[in-house]
Amino acid sequence: MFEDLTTKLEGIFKKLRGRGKLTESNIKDALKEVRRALLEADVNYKVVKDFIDQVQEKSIGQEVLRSITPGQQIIKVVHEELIGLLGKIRVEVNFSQKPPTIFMLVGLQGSGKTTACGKLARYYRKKGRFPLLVAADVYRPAAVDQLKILGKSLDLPVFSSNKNPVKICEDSIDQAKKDGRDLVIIDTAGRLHIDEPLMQELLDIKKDISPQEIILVADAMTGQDAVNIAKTFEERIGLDGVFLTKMDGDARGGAALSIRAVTGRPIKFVGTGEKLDALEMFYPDRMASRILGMGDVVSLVEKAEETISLEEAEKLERKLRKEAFTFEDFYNQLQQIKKMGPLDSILGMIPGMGGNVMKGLRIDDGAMVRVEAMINSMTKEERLKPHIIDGSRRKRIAKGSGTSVQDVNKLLKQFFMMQKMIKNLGKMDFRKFGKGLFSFR
Ligand SMILES: Nc1nc2c(ncn2[C@@H]2O[C@H](COP(=O)(O)OP(=O)(O)O)[C@@H](O)[C@H]2O)c(=O)[nH]1
Ligand SMILES: [Mg+2]
Repeated sequence: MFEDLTTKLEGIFKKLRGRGKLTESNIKDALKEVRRALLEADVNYKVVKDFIDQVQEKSIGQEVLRSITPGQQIIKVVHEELIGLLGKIRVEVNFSQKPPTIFMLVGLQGSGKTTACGKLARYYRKKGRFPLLVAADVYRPAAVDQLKILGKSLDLPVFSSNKNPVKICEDSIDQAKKDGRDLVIIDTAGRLHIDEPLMQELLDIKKDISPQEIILVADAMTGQDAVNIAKTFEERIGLDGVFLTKMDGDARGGAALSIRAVTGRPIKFVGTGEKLDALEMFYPDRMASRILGMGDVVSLVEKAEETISLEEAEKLERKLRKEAFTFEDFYNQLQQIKKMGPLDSILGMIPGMGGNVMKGLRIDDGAMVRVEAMINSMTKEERLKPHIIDGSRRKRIAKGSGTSVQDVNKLLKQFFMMQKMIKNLGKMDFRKFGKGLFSFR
């Protein structure tokens, strides 16, 4: 299923995955290739166009999570869009509150309708239902026999009679009620092509028995034809779901990708072989992962998204590293220190900062008052950009604060020491300490 498409997509994304940075033209080139791969897989061109537009819009200018590469992130976008294209979430079949539930299978001759009836009967019996198969394809005697053989192999009853299809269906429901069968699966007639009498017959049956599920059985190998057939059936009869058969072949399976987008009706089942156990429930996300052949990348990106809070922590860290420690901060620290005790004991609490490192920084209360006075004598600009404090500014500050130039020199020396330390602090891996550390600043 989708082997060709998957191989192609894998090749395209492999090229992207290696890159640390993606430019707009990288993305565009890659998407051009994705576009071609989808078209070659027989996905409807309009569907492809919308799809690529969406992916492009979402990929370009998107902020790339740090722990993954841009290429991986694009794969995630493609994956998400693919899921959307396939219908987002699985749509379950409807069961009637009042038994029996009726499934009416419709579709062209050879699409795999009779086989699909057998598959569904087998599947739902395993789920605890009691199916009754109904042979309403009266135009080909062989069709009735085929269903009977299927029923026999499953050890399930098959209802048939020589009345008209509407009456057969009606009677089969009475029979089901009588026999305590809670799931009636009707194999309707097919034609080689859609024609008016067929549509009318199906509409008559629908009107008469109001099935819970009208399921179109569509042959995925027929490519775009399957899409067009689905569209017509949806418009004429109305569909509750689609059963895509022969998805085990790879030829033109891409058509399957278009059915949901073109008809708006959900794919519910996938047939992957002639045997009755070759049935899969259709899940958009699982199918998308399978098509991309890279569930690993998708889950990697999901993980990265989960840890988005970590990313935020990293942002804070970067900001911290960039941020210059200013006299404003210094002043604030001093106020804190006044409340909390000696500077060295505070810094000592930070891993790697204890011991002798801080010795020269002890400031006594008298010194503290002078430091405050000096900082108060600084202009705002000087406080924020201490490196501009040259000789004449130092003189002015000393004069204004009633201290000496030596005092100002000493303060600046201490300040620059502290600034360097704070910078080193920023280089540490803050994530190790958790968020508590940020509140320190
Ligand atoms: N490979 C493959 N063949 C299938 C699948 N479903 C049905 N077939 C085959 O398709 C042919 C037509 O199937 P049938 O159920 O008779 O189609 P109907 O005319 O619509 O009732 C048969 O040979 C089936 O074995 C499938 O999922 N995969
Ligand atoms: Mg048949």
